[in-house]
Amino acid sequence: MRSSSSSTKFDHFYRYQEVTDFLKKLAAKYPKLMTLESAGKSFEGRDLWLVKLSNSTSNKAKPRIVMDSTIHAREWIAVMSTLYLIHEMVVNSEKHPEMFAADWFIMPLVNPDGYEYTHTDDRMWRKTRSTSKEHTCVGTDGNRNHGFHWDDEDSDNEPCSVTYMGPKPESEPEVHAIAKLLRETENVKLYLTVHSYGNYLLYPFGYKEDVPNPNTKNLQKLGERVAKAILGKNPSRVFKVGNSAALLYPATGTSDDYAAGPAGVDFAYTIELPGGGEGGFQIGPEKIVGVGEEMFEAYREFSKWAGETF
Ligand code: 0X9
Ligand code: ZN
Repeated sequence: MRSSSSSTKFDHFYRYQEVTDFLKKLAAKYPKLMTLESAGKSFEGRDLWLVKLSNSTSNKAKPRIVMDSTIHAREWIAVMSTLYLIHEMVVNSEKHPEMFAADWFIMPLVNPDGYEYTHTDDRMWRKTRSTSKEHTCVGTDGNRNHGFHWDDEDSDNEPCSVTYMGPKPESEPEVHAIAKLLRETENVKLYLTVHSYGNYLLYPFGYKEDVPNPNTKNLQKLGERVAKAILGKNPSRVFKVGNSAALLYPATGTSDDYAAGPAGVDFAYTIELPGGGEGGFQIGPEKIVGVGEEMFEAYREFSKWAGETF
């Protein structure tokens, strides 16, 4: 028997409405552990859900982990594995005391407009769905729209491009919601942004190559510890750990850099989940539980670490 309750099936990719119903139901059932609020509206007016997970009964401060997933619409495994995390934490909370060493602030589906569009029109859509009077192309890359090195020399200012930076920093309400959460939350020990694909744990700075980061050694060490925890669950799942520009490619206006830069969060990672299917983004629904379980061990390790060092 799986540890998930029998009524929850992680056997398909949920649409926005299903995600909403799922979160509302869980929050209603586990009010002592989970609260659900809207952190704003998407361009098309959908609620940007923010889940807070905590077992604190006192005001004693705990380290906080801020997390988001699916800023890139086509990265479907990201939202599902984050829903798996939320579900497992509340339904089996007594089995996972380490998970509550920190308080979690999670936006599981931060680009709902783009995500819906990948279900209805174009499976490979990446950007938001914002429009402008200035041009006919739709959408901004939410991971190029943050206000840190937003308009560097190699930033992409072509509105029709898949990595378009947008008309101004935080022009996208989805990006503004993440940045605001990072700015306004105190004691943020760790920021995680969940993407796919490639099996990477990437850390800042990544706006260009070879930017010195005084925290590199610690970021590498924690990343390796987490990669080992994933291996413990699945010996064939090898995550690479390293600087995002060095291991992947440089990119400007990203959320991990924004967290580590202006928001002052010392530990920030972009997680690139396992891929599959045609082109890597189309991992099958039968993989959701496996990836969910593996990543749960990663999140457990992050949480334990946050508790140890706070
Ligand atoms: O390009 C991105 O935004 C991320 N990869 S993805 O395939 N999911 O689109 C990686 C961003 C990592 N951060 C930096 N390279 N700065
Ligand atoms: Zn992505």
